[in-house]
Amino acid sequence: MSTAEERLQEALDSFDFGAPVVGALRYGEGHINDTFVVHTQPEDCCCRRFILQRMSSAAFKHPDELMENIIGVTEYLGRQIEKSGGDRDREAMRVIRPRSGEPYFTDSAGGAWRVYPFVERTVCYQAAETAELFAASGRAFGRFQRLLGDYPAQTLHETIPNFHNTEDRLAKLKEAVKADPLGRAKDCGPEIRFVLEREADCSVALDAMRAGTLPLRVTHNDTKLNNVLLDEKTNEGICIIDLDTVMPGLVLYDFGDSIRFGANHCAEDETDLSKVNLDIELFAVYTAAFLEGTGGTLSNAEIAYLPWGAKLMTLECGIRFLTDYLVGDQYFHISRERHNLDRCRTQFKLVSDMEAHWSELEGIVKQYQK
Ligand code: ADP
Ligand code: GN1
Ligand code: MG
Repeated sequence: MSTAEERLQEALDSFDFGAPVVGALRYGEGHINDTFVVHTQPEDCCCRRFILQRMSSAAFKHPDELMENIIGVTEYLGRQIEKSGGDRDREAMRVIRPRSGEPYFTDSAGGAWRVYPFVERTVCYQAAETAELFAASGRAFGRFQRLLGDYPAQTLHETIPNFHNTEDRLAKLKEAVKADPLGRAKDCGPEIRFVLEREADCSVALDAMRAGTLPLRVTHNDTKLNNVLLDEKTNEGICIIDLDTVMPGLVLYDFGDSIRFGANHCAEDETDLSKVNLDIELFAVYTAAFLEGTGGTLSNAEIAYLPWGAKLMTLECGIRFLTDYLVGDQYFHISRERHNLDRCRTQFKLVSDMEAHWSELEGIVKQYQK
């Protein structure tokens, strides 16, 4: 059995980086993939960097389908950006294939690895330090949505089935509570009750979709602030990253997940819940910026459901953290005991806050209906 270092070396050897590799270090704060920054040293210029990722096998069962989606989407975005006179290499990701010509490399233990150029002169934030910065991320995610407006959605594979199917997430939580393989359910009584009291909410967006009120679009589905790179000087949104979950979805998923992560002033795993509060001003700023980015493409119904996007993405994410805690932290990377339970608690605190300010949230989005 090879060690993790040996598998990393196998992956490094399988790509042509165009110059000698001088180092590969763990990078970023993603919860899913194993990400490394690779430093190379060309003879004639300064260090050139790449992102090397081992795709999570817990999250992605079919790396071939995943990479087909990503290659399709990045090439399409590249063409759209070129057409509008943008800088293709900075504004869209590009997949670098291994020497074999395949879309990704498979190591001797079955791990699937891919490479992207590092998008230089950008910053990736873990929290919205200013409202302007949060607005920039909103414009970028809105624009991403607009650019993919005509993408042939039927060609996309569902990389994680039922990803934002909140009813299914609830069912999985119930299964985990019943099985309780590690005896952890006794520590989570209030959190489990919190979800069960909101069982009907889990169907709100899905019901609207089934009724034809909300259309399916191509969505990103994981629109955390740390999945967009901003220009290091101007702080404008440059490149949307982490395209693993680009799939057909509802626009409220993309809006809502950004609010969940960014419209507050603390980390997703903050343990002092008194610090975890929804910032309504940031909600308003993001709404304006996201809708500016989408360029008037959303219907009145889609706009009306945006507060539900915020609440459902936050509730659903809390459900997912809680489920993962109960089954033994198999999905999200953790770095301490009860990490997923701590994360679940911040999400539920934010849900309570959204409920307490519901009419304000509805008032904010209403201004944008035509
Ligand atoms: P995960 O799915 O685990 O969140 P990501 O694809 O989001 O993985 O990558 C993790 C982190 O690596 C990002 O939050 C960002 O900081 C950094 N990153 C990823 N791709 C690039 C890139 N092409 N250029 C610069 N930084 C990147
Ligand atoms: C994961 O991959 P990352 O860290 O950007 C997760 C999201 C969750 C988020 C919670 C593929 O996002 O769905 O909302 O953690 N991504 C996947 O922080 O499951
Ligand atoms: Mg990420």
